Amino acid sequence: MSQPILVSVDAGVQTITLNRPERLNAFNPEMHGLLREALARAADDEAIRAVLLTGAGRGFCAGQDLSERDVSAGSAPIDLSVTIGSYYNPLVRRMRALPKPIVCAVNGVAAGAGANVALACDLVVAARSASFIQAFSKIGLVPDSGGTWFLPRLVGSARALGLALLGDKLPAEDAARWGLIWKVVDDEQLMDEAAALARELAAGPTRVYGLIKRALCASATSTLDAQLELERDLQREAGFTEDYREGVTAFLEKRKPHFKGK
Ligand code: LHQ
Repeated sequence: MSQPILVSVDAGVQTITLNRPERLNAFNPEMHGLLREALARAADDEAIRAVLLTGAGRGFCAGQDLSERDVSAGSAPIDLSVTIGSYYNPLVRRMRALPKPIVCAVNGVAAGAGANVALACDLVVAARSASFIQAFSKIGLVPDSGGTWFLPRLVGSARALGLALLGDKLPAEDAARWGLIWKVVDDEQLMDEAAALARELAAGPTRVYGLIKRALCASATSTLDAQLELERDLQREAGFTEDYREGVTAFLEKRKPHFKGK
């Protein structure tokens, strides 16, 4: 049987491919487990300085595998909080806390938790034919995997409510225009462009990228005063890195910096 996740590392980039194309890469427990392992390795392995997440086949990810539960009349009630608490919440937390950038190449439809896992990445590039669907309400569920947090912050509450209540398909071009994602590219250029972005980030000041993620994540819930304090503290840390010395030296010597991620 094929592996539900494919993982490879090249030029400092760990590429993770969701690989259940016959189900549009819908999540099952095995896939969650392997994704967790891959992200743990990304966190620990100094040779990995950026992650590229994508999907195999024509879809990115259709969220939870809906064929895994018996919801027929008369079946026992299901406590979905167990799945959310055991799999999706830890996944989103792990992605946001990863002190390295995650680029997401959305190669096709991203629905339900699949859409929100994409939004949990740091730079989302989508193929022109891709789309984003808050599919939850269509099956009688509430957006999860951080959707109710990401959406209003990215696109404002009017659009967030429209997306969540209606559960309609948002084409990638609209997603880019609305500010939901970083950019949209032609389908045949998706992997080249996303890989180039990931390689660029993998050659950057890795520790500082981790600090930038922390700062921007914190800003969503903090005051300007608190954020100014945090920026001061993070800049202190950044100033102690080798990459800071290298960046300034390279600027003064009018050459490109060679960051080591340290
Ligand atoms: C699928 C799925 C899928 C299984 C396509 N599962 N097979 C958290 C915790 C606990 C429980 C519940 O949920 C959550 C979080 C969530 O993610 S809830 C939201 C779950 N996802 C959805 O509701 C989306 C369901 N899928 C769709 O609406 C459509 O498949 C989309 C709009 C994504 C794509 O439509 P099409 O391009 O027309 O493709 P398709 O529907 O024909 O799908 C292709 C195949 O993939 C098909 O199988 P088949 O054997 O007929 O070829 C689908 O059954 C299968 N598939 N999504 N989530």
